Amino acid sequence: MFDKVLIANRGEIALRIHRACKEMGIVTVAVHSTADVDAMHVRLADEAVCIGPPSSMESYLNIPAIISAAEISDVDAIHPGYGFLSENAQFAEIVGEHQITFIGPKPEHIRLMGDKIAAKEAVKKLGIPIVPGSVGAIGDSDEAKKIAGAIGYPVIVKAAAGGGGRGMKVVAGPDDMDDAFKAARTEAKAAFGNDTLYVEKYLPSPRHIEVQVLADSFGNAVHLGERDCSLQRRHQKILEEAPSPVLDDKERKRIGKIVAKAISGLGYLGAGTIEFLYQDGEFYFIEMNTRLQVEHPVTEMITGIDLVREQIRIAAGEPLNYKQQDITFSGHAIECRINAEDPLTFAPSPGRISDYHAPGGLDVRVDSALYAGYTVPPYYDSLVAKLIVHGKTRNGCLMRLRRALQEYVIGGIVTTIPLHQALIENPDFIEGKYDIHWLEKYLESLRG
Ligand code: MV4
Repeated sequence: MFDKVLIANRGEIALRIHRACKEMGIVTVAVHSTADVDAMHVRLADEAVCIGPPSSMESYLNIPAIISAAEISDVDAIHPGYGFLSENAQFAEIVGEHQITFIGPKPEHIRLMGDKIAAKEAVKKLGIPIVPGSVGAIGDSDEAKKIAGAIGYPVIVKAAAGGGGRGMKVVAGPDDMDDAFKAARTEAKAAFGNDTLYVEKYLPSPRHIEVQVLADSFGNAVHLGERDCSLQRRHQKILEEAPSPVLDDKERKRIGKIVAKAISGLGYLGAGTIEFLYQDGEFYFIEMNTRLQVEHPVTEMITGIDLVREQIRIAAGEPLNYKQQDITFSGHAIECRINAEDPLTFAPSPGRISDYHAPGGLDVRVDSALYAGYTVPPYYDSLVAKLIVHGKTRNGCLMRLRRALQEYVIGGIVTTIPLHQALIENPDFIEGKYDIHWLEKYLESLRG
């Protein structure tokens, strides 16, 4: 096992990783920008190294600075968290070249899943159902029209280097293809420096359901059930839950088995998430995330498995100490992402936290790096807290979530807490009747 780990991240996830390390007897090293000297992750870590100015490009994304910090502090491993360098294959490679363990998958798998076309082809071969569409890249608009004609409109043009919805265009019929193709190409080039495109059948009203997996270096792979992440605004998740309100045990077992077998076949290492669109009882693979995800706590709440601890154990060469049949799902969990943003306009709201009181009690978890007197800097992602609540039933979970949101005091800035309070009173939400477009329409109705 590692003696010392560098945490290449900030905010709540840096704290989350620190906590797992301490519980395993591992010494932690925080890295931080000059804007984060007073941050909680810096205060709690055993050691801290300043790696650059506020700009992420010059600090949390600065590979030479992070490697230097790892060398001078003599760490055994680096945990990248989510975002920043977590899915940068080159970073994972460089870490390895310095005789430091990257706590995450092999660089080849990070690279493979970063190319959405190659990822689709690879998982299809391993038995995972995919969205019907082009086999490989599309050369021009005429080729796109041929394929669209064969699979039927509407179709969606996507960027091979994509993710996060950029470089994506829905095409209703052949007359719209030329413009959509050109627009997608331009957007993809600007966003990713890669204008490779592919075409898929467009699913009009699916849910976003993702399956968590863990795989060790001995070929063992398990799935930890699904999370329903359909409630998104501009491709940002707002609230996630596990299990999905629309899956039964049989469906869960069916997709879980397919996914775990594929992951084992791939020789994958560590934690990963397979994202699906789910419509009319069918799963369609869209992407695989090769990192720990923001919403991992809902899975932890229903399985009792510490995902960060497992990531660290796997990276240190230890085996999973349970089989699929040992994993059981208990009750229901919901996570509310609390952002330093206006709950109606989503305008960022950084600033000083004047008062702070986090909710507590049975089955209530708060993952946050906030404290009274802390100033939320304007330079980074606006996520400031995750409130995760567990209950025996979905309704029990909702009752507890209601009271926990009511207890939460974050003074001095505005947050999205009021949005969550309104959302969980909505009849469609209460009944679990929502797809990937539902939240945008709901927000539209709030604005009136
Ligand atoms: C789709 C789709 C409909 N049909 N693919 C958006 C981000 C990217 N990861 C995949 N996305 C979508 N792919 C097909 N074939 C609709 C979306 C989509 C979406 C997916 C998940 C969650 C929210 C979304 C919001 C808009 C569009």
